[in-house]
Amino acid sequence: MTVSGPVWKTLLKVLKERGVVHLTLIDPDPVKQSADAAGKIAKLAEAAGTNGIMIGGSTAFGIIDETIQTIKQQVQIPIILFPGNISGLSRFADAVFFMSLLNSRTTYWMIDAQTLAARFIKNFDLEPISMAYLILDPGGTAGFVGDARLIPRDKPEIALGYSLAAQYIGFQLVYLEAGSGAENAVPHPMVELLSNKLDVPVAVGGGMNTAEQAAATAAAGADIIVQGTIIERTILKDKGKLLTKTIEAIQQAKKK
Ligand code: 1GP
Repeated sequence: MTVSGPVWKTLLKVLKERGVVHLTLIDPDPVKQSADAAGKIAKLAEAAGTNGIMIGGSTAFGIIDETIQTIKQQVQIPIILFPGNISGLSRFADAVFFMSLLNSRTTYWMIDAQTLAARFIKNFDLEPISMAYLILDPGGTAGFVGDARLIPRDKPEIALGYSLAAQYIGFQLVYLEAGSGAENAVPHPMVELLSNKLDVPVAVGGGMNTAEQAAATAAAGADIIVQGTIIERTILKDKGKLLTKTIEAIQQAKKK
């Protein structure tokens, strides 16, 4: 029985060797960028040292197939779907974060969308990587769309309860989400508590816009750092300088 596919194994290898994984999130929304621009972003991100490209967004009715096919021509690193809904699937990706929004009020975001998506994933032989998705205050669009009971920022023990439950159920990782473009990233004491108590990797995303913020999150124990907005905004202009600096900073933070 296979419990872990090649993409997950690759990410775990990076985690072991470098102490931290960096993933670049690209929204396949044509209002944000064309497929061509997404390809250029991905290429620069790979050159800067990111370990994988996540494709997704909360409101995506995007040009997902075209975006992924364009990115595939530009990069060797894995392309992982981060679907905001069943419309976020594509047969052209390498893997899919098979995510359940555990703190939603609505069963659709916990298991119904996943049930609708599962046969697609099987038929197109996408590698599922099961991920418990937890949204904390302020949550942004993901929190609103996902009907989340936002986890209070000063209650790390609530996040820990969900995360341990996720680990015991068998999820491969936990993702702590502050919301794309959030003014404040996930609080470090929450990251620290989860990283100390969990055996599965902890991914953190939302509102990390500087190398220092990302490094502090890695130092607090995050295993996977996810950045979207800041990369989409800067990388075509600075040719990957900020991202290179950020990735060096998170790896350095893990060495300490
Ligand atoms: C969003 O956590 C990710 O789901 C990334 O957030 O766009 O703020 O980097 P940012």
